[in-house]
Amino acid sequence: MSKTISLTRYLVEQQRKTATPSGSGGRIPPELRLLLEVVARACKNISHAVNKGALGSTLGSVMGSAESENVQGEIQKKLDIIANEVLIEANEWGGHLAGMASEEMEGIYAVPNRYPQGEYLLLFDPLDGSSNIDINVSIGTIFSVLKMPEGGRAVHEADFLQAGNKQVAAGYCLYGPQTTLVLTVGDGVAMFTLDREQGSFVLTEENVQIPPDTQEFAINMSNMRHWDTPVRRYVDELLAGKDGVRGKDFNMRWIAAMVADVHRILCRGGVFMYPWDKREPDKAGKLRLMYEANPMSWLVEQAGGASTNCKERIMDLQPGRLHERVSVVLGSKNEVERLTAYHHAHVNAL
Ligand code: AFP
Repeated sequence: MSKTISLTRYLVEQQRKTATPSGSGGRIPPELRLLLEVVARACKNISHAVNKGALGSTLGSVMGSAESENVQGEIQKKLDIIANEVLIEANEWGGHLAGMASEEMEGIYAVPNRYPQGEYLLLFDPLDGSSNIDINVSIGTIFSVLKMPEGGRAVHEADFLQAGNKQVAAGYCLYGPQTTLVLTVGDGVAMFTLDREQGSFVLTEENVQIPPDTQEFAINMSNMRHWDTPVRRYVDELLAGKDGVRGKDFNMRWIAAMVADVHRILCRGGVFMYPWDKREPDKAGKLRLMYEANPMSWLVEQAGGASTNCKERIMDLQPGRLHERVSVVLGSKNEVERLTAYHHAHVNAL
């Protein structure tokens, strides 16, 4: 019988893995392990709510209420709000966190004084791919964990404004045909499948690797007329296929949920793009740096891929605001580097 490794066991082994002979500290401290287990438990609850669909009265938008739009000006779905509440309620009392920040909330959520304060900060997009909710297509929760810059004081928004390279854990939970939790604590990428009979996440893939080359790309082609010249050049070359400069055919996929598109890339390679475009020139991009781009970039890099804002490594960007947006290209290394090089060439030619 093959050995089953639960998420708990995986995390305990991560904790022990690099423990020094003096016993001081492992790859992940016990508090971080416990925090990640709580996040996973919350994702399990969200997965149940998602699975109920029309039977659970959770579909549709929050209409006619003051809460119907989030801070990004987007209509909130009932499940966006439910998922946000599940994550906050599950995590606020455990003693591992100082505060949380969510794509669905304007400001930070400081852990109330009635609970012990911890040294970590949790950021999340509670339900990514909201437009897929009502049509029974994959959606997911994306999360990122940072450390408080210093302890012993109240948490402020500025504490969250750390570059992606400061993350201590990142991951997502995909609610698709299966519920899959994908995680990195800086030691590669591991995937866990929810065993509904046992009620636990089971390790189903370790040391996930993204091949450096690919024949698959993901971009919302309906925005083509708004793209910047280097993106246009890159995608034109992909579309030219065997007869063009690339000398091979490319296939395209777009799920409209970054979490599902990135999952496909982690499973079989590919390049995902949501670049800056001319529709709203003052906006750096559509995706959010702290809740989407940073955690996904770390996962992709941990799997041997690359991630840039078409110019620089996303993980090195210093956020100026909690809800900052960013241009994103990530996935198979050689493709990300090619598109990034096209941007540099374009700037240099100006
Ligand atoms: P939500 O955050 O509103 O769920 O949007 C999801 C998303 O930001 C990202 O997951 C997708 O890649 C992208 O939107 C899809 O956007 P388009 O509808 O513009 O293709």
